[in-house]
Amino acid sequence: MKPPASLPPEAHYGVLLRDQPACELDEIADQIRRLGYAVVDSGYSAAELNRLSAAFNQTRQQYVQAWGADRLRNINELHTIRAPLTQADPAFLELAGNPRILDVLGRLIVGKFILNQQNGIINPPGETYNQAAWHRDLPYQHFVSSSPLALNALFCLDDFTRENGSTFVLPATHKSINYPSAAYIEKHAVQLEAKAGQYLLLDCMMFHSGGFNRTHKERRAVNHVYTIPYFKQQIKLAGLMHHHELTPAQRELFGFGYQEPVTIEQYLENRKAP
Ligand SMILES: O=C(O)CCC(=O)C(=O)O
Repeated sequence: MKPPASLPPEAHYGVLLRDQPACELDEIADQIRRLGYAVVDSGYSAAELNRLSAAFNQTRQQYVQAWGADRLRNINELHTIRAPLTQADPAFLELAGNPRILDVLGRLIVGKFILNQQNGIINPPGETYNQAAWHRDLPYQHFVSSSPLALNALFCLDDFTRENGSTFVLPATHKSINYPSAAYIEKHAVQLEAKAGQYLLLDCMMFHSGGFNRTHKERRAVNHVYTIPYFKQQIKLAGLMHHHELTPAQRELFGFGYQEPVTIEQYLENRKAP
């Protein structure tokens, strides 16, 4: 029989600088800085989760009806709902503006951030889908940054389990420029698990992938990529939000104030007098 693992030492020496998280959200931010991921509770009740689940199914039905199942299947988009927050149901505004998530983002991203994209994601049973491959959420990018420029908050509408293809991560790969070797992936990939109602919060530069769903049920999620405002949105949200009365804070989060002027005249107009 193996002897029990000993506790990690509390003592240290030669240390001049130290991180000292003061609360749970600080600890989450600290873990994301170091490892690239954390699981975060949304704080939604069971009744709210039921409402979100129904909103997802309804919005998906309308989306597939609007864009056509055959067309979506042909372009590998059948398992994704683009920008659901632009549709009528306010549930998706709530998911994008979850106070605990925004609080952690504020600790990680220096300065302002905006919602770059929101997507409904379906991991279908017994077949692959467009997120089941290692990627960064800033794809084709090979750099490291001293603080995060982009984070993904993947809201779990269903429990994320090993059986239904919960997300794999490659811890700390946001700290290295290159995509790692097959041997490294085999040794260090971690499959996260989470309960419905939790978010997986990922540094977008950390490699991750959806897993294979071996159950008979779809596994549903809603991803949110938040970035510094210098990055262009996947789909420009300003102009598509006519279903909703937005607060000034929501308008800012959805990037309304960060659209590029199309003329010098407009640029000059936008400048506030000092
Ligand atoms: O579906 C998943 O488990 C992963 C989703 C994903 O890779 C993404 O949102 O970028």
